[in-house]
Amino acid sequence: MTHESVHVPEGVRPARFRPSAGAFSAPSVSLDGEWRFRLFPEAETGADPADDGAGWDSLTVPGHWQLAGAPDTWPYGRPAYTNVLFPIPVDPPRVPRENPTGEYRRTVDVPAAWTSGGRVVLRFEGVDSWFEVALNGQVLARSHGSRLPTEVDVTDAVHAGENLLAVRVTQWSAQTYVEDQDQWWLSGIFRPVTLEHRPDGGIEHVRVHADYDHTTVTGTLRVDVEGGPARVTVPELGIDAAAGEEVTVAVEPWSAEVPRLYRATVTTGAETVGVDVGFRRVAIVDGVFTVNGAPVKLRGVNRHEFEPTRGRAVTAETMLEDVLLMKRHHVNAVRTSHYPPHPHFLDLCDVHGLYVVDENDFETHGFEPLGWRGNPTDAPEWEPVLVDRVTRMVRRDAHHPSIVMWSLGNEAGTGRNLAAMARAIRDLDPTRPLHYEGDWSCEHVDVYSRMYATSEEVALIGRGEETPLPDGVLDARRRAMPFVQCEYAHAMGNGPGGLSDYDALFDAHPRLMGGFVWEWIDHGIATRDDDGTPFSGYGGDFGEELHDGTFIADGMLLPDRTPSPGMVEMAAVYAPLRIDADPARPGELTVRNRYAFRDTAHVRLVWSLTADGEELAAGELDETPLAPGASRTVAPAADLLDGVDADPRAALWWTVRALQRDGVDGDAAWASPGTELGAGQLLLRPAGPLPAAAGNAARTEGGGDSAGTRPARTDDGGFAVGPVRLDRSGRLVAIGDRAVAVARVDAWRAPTDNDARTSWNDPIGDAEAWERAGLTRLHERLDTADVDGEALVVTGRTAGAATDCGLAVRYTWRPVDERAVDLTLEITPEGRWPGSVARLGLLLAVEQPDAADVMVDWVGLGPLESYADSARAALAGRWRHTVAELQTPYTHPQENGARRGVTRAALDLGGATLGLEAGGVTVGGRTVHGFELTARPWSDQALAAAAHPHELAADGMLWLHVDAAQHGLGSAACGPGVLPNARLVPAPVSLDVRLTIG
Ligand code: IPT
Repeated sequence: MTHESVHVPEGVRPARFRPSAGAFSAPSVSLDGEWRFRLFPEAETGADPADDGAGWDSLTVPGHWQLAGAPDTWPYGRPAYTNVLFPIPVDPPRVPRENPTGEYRRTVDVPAAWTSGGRVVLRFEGVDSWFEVALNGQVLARSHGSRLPTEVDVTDAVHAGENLLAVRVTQWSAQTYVEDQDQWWLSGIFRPVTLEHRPDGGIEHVRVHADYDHTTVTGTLRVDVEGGPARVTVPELGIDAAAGEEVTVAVEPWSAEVPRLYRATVTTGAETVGVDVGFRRVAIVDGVFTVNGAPVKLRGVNRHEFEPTRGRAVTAETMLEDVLLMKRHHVNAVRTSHYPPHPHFLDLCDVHGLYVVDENDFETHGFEPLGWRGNPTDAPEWEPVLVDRVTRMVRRDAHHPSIVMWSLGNEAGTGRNLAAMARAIRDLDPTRPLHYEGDWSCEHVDVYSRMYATSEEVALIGRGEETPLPDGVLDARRRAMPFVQCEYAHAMGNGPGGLSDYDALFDAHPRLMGGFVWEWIDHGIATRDDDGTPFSGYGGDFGEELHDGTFIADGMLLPDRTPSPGMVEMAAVYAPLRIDADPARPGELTVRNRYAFRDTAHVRLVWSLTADGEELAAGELDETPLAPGASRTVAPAADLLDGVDADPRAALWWTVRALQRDGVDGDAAWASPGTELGAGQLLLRPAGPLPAAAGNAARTEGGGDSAGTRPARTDDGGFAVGPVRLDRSGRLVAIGDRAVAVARVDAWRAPTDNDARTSWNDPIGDAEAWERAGLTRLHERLDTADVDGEALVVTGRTAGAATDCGLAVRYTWRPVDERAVDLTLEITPEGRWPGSVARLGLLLAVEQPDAADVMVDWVGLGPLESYADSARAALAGRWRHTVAELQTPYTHPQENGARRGVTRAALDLGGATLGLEAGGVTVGGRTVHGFELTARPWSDQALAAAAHPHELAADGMLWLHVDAAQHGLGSAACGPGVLPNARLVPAPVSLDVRLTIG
């Protein structure tokens, strides 16, 4: 067998379950650390496995050779990114002769005791992609399955004392054709390696069956053991049984909400293994996905293993960080896209409570562009390989209570081998439903799964009204299945939008079992530019011949694991306590307990009354716990506003937050007291109108045209209106002593990744529609500038070259006093428009040397950016951020940072404060609360042109958008675009804003 044969591994032992670290008595040594290493250009390296590699380089195992050393000094090739396309000619099972191949060497000291009885076993947790193992010069095994374990019995080759281990790893192999996941191509021994002593009569394999019956509140345990006769004890439950014996006792069940584990000890005379047992039952009941008898919604994420400097060689610290971040963001489920994870990750899911879809290491997506010709999924010679893969996954992982479904793989089309894999899994484990998205007929699986289906289609499926399959039998079968979106809400760049729309559907329809946001983290690789400036690289940054660019930056965490606003939005949408203002019940908030198993005894409901973000009163609501699934309404006390002494201009909000109580031990690892489990707000009184201008009295007394009382002509033929100056055409050129370089209406934004792509449901993408509408090249022609009584009225038209659609604009400038001016901006679209518009509002560029340091203090939604379809996390309040902090440094720069519902803002320009206050704002005749404010130290054009955040440089201006509205986000980068409820179409808008400077 060579790296180019379609063959199961040879010279390997049957796959074994993986006990958690330290939970076994047999001696073992870690072989992680420094190995000798040499990279060869071809698979036939000519290196002798008996050569100890003296004089070679050194490489850290686990790791990828492409990422060895500091980011700018990688000595062994570079990472390469393709999504679907194979980076090699599609000619299975052959691969190019140019095939980077690593030769690894290390010595290992074997205790004499290991060689006098029992077996000595070498275990690899993951090697990418094909490898050959030799000990003391003798080739013993050849294996593959990059994210699967391999055990090699080395007993006959090992001796006491120093032994030489040689491993040859090829980057490309026949297996490349079934490992075409959307990720970096990275090679090498990237998971741990151990050498273990297996005693005679030891425990070869453990299979835990731990069922839970919610009707009797009992658990049934049976532990099957391969190896010597074994006993199983669970002291906490008083269980002491023979392996294979079934015992039923009263237990507390395991769930992601309450991850109750019992420690079982399995012993033969020769060996003891500890295993954490969780009693639970996953079942599909009447087409509904249930755990322990209760319907459960999966509020999930897709997780690839990734660290910016280590690739898929993730550390235990990162695994824990991921799990705790998930818990803190109210994720209850994770799909291990698209391969079994490092086994320790599953231990953490058991302990902290996450439902896992464990996915086979299998994807053949690159055959799709070829019409699936030659797809291994349907090729008989691949059957043993694919069955071997699922077998190794199930045997390694089946003891984990966290795993609630097995997945056959991802994007591998259809074919005969799906049936074989499904059969193999069911033979090993009939207790968990099977998942596979790639075959919509669902012939071999137990749940109907799709990716990126639109909300309209999800609603149809929820109601059981989906388009029938041609085959009536399969259709009836599928119609009886629960439905999951194994990928949805593509979180590329700024987004996803529309998450709460999906979530509402999941809650509304029992058949819908939830979904998994795509994806957890941007796979941005830590690198440096020519000047040594660090940045996160994506496809194309490493000289790849073929690549998929920014599509690898589509996670909710930025590469350094900073949660993006999309992640915070997801946390609000996934929150277990839903606190909603329901238009049908004015004056109340509805609090809904969305746990499947927990009541709310661990939750405090605290309220506050605020006026423009300043707290006037606060308290706690009554403590009666809500049962799982139950809801009730809460309302402010009837006399709450009596005697409230607040600025009549201030909006009054009643905010209710669900907070974790003190002393909830079970959640301690992820939830400190006060952790927010849900929040909602009720607007008790909207912001009042702008106070009228000082009045004519002052004006007449002042004797006419004194500055600040009425529009005046200036010496250069322009106008002075209150604190602002306009040129003779009526263009704003200064606010106080601050020059204004750009002042016009704007309708464009730096396209998000979602704007830039064509969605599932739109004929052209938004960015393309904006281009066609001329929004990328807007100019404003001013036609008239006339003093009309107390106001200067300026009219004109904003439009782009080569189109006949445009925006009629009308500015009415009305002085308030020397410091303040009221602007009414009316924008009226004219002509035929090809699609949406990005925004409608005023763009200003104010000269400002250190614009990034300008402090912005605003009353409105915050603290993070929000958009029309990504606003669940935003709360009305008073917030302060510098302009620098208002920017979200998406791995690929794009529109970001909008703050909505702004009624007041003060920008500290250093020596002067620019104030913005909202009057009435209407969009298409509909009144909206406040305006949308965006502030940047660079232009949208610069933002759109930058490939990476570090390329953006402040240009001496403070760029401000004061918008009546902005288009939503959607998730068109892979999926549906912006839904009608968040789409900004050309419509008349009007915006009253008071500008002050002082
Ligand atoms: C889907 C893939 O399953 C996933 O790995 C990722 O590539 C995602 O797309 C996009 O980021 S497949 C796509 C054709 C829907």
